[in-house]
Amino acid sequence: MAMETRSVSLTQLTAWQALETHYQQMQHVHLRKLFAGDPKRGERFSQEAIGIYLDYSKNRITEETLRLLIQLAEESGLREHIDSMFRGDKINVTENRAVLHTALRAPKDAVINVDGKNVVPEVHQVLDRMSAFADRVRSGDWKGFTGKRIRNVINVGIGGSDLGPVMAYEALRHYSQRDMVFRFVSNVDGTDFAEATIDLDPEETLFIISSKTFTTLETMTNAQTAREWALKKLGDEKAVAKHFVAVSTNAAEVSKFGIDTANMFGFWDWVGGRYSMDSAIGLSTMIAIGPENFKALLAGFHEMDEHFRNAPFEKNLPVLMGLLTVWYADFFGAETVAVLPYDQYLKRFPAYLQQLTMESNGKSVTLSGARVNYQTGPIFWGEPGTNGQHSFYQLIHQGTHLIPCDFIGFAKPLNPLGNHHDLLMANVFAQSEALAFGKTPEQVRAEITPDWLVPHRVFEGNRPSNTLLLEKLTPEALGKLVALYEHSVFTQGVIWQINSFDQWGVELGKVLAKNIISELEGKADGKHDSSTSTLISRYRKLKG
Ligand code: G6Q
Repeated sequence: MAMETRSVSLTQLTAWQALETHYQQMQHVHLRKLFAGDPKRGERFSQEAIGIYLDYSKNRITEETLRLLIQLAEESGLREHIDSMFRGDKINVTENRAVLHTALRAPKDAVINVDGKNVVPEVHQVLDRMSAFADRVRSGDWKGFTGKRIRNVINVGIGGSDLGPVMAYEALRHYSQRDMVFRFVSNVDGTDFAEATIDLDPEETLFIISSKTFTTLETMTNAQTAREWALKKLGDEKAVAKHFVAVSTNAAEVSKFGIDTANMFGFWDWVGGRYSMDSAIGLSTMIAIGPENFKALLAGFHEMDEHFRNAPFEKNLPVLMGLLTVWYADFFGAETVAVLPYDQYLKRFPAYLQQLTMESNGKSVTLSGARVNYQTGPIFWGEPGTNGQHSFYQLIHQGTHLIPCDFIGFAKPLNPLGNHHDLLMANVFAQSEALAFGKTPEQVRAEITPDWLVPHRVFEGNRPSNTLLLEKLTPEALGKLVALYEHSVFTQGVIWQINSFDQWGVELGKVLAKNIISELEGKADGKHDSSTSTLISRYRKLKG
């Protein structure tokens, strides 16, 4: 049974109204004052759990803010919603589906029922098949059609079937099999495929066609092109079985494409695309880092799941982070959140989070279909540090927008080189300190600055941030981090009373493009507005 949707609107909740009043007092309170008034603030507003240290003391909050935010979570029924998700209730009401990415990392002996059937044995069955296959490819036992060893693996997929695998491969490259090449093709722009294959030999190349539906235009087009590219050299249809495997929920379409369903790795409709990197969609990740490391990744996810499920809200990392996001989005009017990992391996982490957060919480009606009268999911963006410091940090420090930041750092580098790591980490700490405390006119003047220059060199400060500090970027740590954001997104969605698990905006794009293709090819004439019609006819003329 899906959870009952609440009849009381968010803005009528006691805690919400108390937060509105509380915000009036808080909006002008400076972090300088909060720190000066409490020498232990750094410890008081930090939390360590399962190897992640979250310092959230540089947020514009007091004990009272926290108390009210937690009350808001309670009045919103967060506890019941968490239980409901983990239990397998059909909380994705618009698609009538359970939301069970947490079952993908549940231990073998767990029991999670969907429509009266325990799904955990199937999850482990697929994982075992993936492991056996990954081992064969990694060891060279799985050979291409001409008997050559597979050296290149190309994942073809888009959105949730691409962003997770790309991010995880980059993040865990340190643990990857270095004599193999891993590439990712997502865009329907032919350049993506052309560049990914330009220097590869089809005899040594394995394509993983990753598509939950196996009908997505971009992926099917790229898969078809991959087939032609491979067969051009390999010559024989039978080669497909050696060079193509599929990850999908749609066996019928997979075999229609010509892939033997024996080489198909399944998952289920209760796994959303953006929550699928730890399902069979992670096959490329598993081939890259090996089944043992993949297991560690899953264990990390699971540890965070347990923490989210069991820890009291005031000690619960995803709950705290989710509530802080609500605090800034709805009371301070912050429109974005910057995610700033100080680790080069996490260079695709912000892009991954963009989908996770924005596809999930980019909604403007509640579960019961009413238009919201408050802000929902903010815009997530970011770049790895320190590169961002030499570009957009200027706006975060001195611009007119309030941009809460998440800094992410690790104590131990994976590539220790001289003093690089200390330099890197010195920047994390210096940035969050400067954002919080700024520089007063008095401080600027003391640096012998002429009066006219003072306002330009003043930093207001009072710019909030979280700092996440972990020991080392391991597969386990990555699993924890991803699950942390997954559950933070869930927390926000519950407060906002929205469905974080559908994506009608994505579905719209899939239909619209299909309608126009036949017009571009001159096979049909459609009815459009004057702008779209002119663009279509111009395009047709220009392309000849
Ligand atoms: C994710 C979305 C979307 C999806 C892609 C690819 O949550 O649903 O990004 O992952 O559109 O879909 P397929 O895996 O079905 O090709």
